[in-house]
Amino acid sequence: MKIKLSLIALSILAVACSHKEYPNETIGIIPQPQVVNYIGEGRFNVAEAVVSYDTRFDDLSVHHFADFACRLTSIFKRDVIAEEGLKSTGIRFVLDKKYQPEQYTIEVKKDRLTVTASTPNGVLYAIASLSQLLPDAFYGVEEENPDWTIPEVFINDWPRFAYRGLHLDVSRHFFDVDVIKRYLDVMAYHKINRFHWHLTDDQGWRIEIKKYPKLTEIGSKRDETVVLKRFNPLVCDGIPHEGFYTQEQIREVVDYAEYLGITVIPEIDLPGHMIAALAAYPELGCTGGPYKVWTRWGVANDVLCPGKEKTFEFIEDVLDEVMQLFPSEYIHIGGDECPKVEWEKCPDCQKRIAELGLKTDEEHTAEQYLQNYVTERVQKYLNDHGRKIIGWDEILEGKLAEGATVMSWRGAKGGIEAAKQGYDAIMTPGGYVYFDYYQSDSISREPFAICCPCPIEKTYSFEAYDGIPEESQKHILGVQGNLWTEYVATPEHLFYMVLPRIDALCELQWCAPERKDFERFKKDVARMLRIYDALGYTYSRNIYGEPGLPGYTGPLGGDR
Ligand code: TNX
Repeated sequence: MKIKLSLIALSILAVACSHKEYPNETIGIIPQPQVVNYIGEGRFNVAEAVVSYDTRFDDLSVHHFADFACRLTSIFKRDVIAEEGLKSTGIRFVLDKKYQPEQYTIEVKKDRLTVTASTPNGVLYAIASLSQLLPDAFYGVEEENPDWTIPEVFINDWPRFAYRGLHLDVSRHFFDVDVIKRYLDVMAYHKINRFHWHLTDDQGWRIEIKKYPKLTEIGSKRDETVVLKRFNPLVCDGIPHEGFYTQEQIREVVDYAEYLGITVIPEIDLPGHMIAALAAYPELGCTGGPYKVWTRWGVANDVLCPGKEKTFEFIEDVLDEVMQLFPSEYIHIGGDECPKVEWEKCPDCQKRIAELGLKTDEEHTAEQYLQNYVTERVQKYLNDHGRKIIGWDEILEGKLAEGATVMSWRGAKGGIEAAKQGYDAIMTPGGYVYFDYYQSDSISREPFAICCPCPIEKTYSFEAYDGIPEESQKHILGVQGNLWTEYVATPEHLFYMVLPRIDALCELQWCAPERKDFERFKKDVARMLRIYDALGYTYSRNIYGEPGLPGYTGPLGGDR
């Protein structure tokens, strides 16, 4: 990978603590570490320290030390990094191969602060937490007399879940690479390690595929966009919307994410949510079209035609290029909201159903089993190439082959069912971690959004193991927040929807449930908000009873 010493990566975000609170208060780190013990009355002074590290660390970790030291160098205006080798005082990074991959410890004594980790992610998370022990000035917040001392404390920390995700839909509205990088930055601050990139949908195909140039020539552009939910009669804004990522830009994002310890999981949503692709290659649909990149929201009846062999050729060709671009073990293949009305009428689909001997039974239609056939075939193709699939919880309906991972979005029930049946599952329940829902109950003061209020308290209240029998809990890989962007068209609005609910999300992903405490969390969020201000991120202040996005002039909840 290309390693870049980017300024943004330097600023591994944090929360400074009000030092007067020590040692009676918990240290204000989000997500709250697993173990925090106060070990003395002294304080370590960062302003006088040098940074040294174990030379056995890998290059990537060394870059992270350098980034951190660089930031302190620019603040203190002196050279902070020590000459070769680990010193016995100051800030010291020690390698211990016995540590779990994402574990780290921070031991603060009067004259030395020792960080121990075994991997670049462990190092990153240690620096993220350490940064949160520094004053806000570390992030460029104006402060009169920043206090650079840290109390004597021992922190031992590791994540509850290995999969800690955040999703972004770039089909309904396109966001450029700079916005994606800022999104990744804010994920890294929260120790979130999976970026689920929803790259294709009815309203726009956003990834360049060399073998099918029309996917982006035609599929990445729509003529206009429906206004709010004015579907009947359809009212559109008359404004064209377009955008896609070149393969070079995709690589840039994947590299940038890797530097931040984040794996990018691409989603090619199939066989439904495919009108943008059908507009480009109408022969992949049941009727042959013509189709137009969709200008409205919802669930479309036009989907890929699994009766035709060339549909599978297309899927495999696209996935070949996707696998070239994304090293992720998992590829998300969608599977949600696929109506079967066209398949019922389509001679090719019916022929396929007959050949496969699929039959309607009490539980499912033959067409449902046809979707299972699509999933299984694509899964096998990816498995043969060393990859695994994730699909939305609809893939569980009917028959699902072993080894698939289910993403539970229609509440938690899909995940509960999947785990009980022995499939791995990722919990992304609508209502709790859907960041396209309203930030507050006062929807008439909020930017127009999907469905319902989901204030931060609601997000914070989610517990991933609820309803999961103990013996099945090992199948819960983690938790993810989702941002669908039907009504989110600008970066300001985008970050407003995610922040600070992302702070709640990361505690669901990272902390043992007994470490969660909304009152403590609320106090820590206050510091995060100061930092978001300093870094230029928009966010909701509803946690203080102040709904709404200042400066936003678009439609509000309740508008028609
Ligand atoms: C359902 S969640 C969808 C998306 C929409 C979203 C709006 C899922 C798998 N599918 O296509 O954008 O609702 O909340």
